[in-house]
Amino acid sequence: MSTQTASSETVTKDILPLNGTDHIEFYVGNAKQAAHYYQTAFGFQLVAYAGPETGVRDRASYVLQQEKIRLVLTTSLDPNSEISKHVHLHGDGVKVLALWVDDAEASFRGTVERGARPAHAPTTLTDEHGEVKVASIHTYGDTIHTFVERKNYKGAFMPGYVARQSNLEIEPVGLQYVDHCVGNVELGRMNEWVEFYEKVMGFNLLLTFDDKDISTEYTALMSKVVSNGNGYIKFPINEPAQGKKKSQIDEYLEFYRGAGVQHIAVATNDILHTVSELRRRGVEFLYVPETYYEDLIERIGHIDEDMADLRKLNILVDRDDEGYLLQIFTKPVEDRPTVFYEIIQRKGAKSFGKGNFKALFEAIEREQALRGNL
Ligand code: TYF
Ligand code: FE
Repeated sequence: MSTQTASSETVTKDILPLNGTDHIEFYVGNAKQAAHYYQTAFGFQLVAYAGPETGVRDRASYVLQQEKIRLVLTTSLDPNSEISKHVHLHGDGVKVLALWVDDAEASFRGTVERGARPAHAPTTLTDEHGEVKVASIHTYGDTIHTFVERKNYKGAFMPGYVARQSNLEIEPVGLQYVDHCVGNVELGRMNEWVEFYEKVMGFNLLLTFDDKDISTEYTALMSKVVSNGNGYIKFPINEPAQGKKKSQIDEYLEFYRGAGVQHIAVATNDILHTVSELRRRGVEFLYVPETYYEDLIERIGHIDEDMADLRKLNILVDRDDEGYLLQIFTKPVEDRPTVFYEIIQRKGAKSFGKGNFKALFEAIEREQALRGNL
């Protein structure tokens, strides 16, 4: 059973006001090449850079942007750094889910008082373009949340970075904003992390998916979605559940060597255009069989899109009380079966595509089997 908690019943003072996702930072083995991939395949623009040429001796970071989505790709130049250790253990993965706040110091102090483990104490960064304050706390695995306060900062990204464009001439693909970021945590620890987001971060439980909603023959997982006061930040948390064989969540935990970010869902206003462009540029998507489309109209009712286009692009559709959504999932974007992307277009629906779970998880399981992990 999935349950929906009406947020109007739980209106209280927002103990941690968040304006949105500020950026997502990956620690990677080769940031220069990863930056090229996000530009050529995903349509991001290079906007800023930090590295030896800008006085940063131990690392290189590339900041990529598409509308409101900002990704930072960081690699280490020092084999013994915390970044190198992270990449050695986890492979390329998400280190920072950065949250845009009006008061980084208060966000840090409040969350630490309520039980967060501090990662980086509040720091003020300044350059000729203004001032940015940052402070970080730990969340699941080695992942951290950085609170970013950028009152009237006018620079390309943050002090320490310089504005930088690339010579690639790349059209964006229509990605607009981060819709949600999903974490995989160890067996039995989902509720602990849901409680962290409720008590420490002031989030509300939005949805619960139990194993009856989402167990196929092999995959069994549990998922709870928490969201912040204004609903701009949504974090589903998955944990593996006992299935017949290895859960997709177990496969992730095994290869990531622990808890971490599983997928980042990015929104578009035109999924047909976005997905055709991503496919043309070589992004690989999970395959859902033709049979998925046979009873789709009966299940979904009328939609604006042409069914033949959806079928051709292998886009999934689901409906809830408020409307419908279109979504598709990439294959993992590393050699390890870890982080992947979801492309989502919401047409009223605020849910996560529960009606697609079976087809989606069976598609994931076919990939798991090809990897010898089922
Ligand atoms: O974010 C969600 O809930 C959907 C569905 O391992 C989903 O995108 C849930 C679990 C999972 C993959 C996708
Ligand atoms: Fe999702």
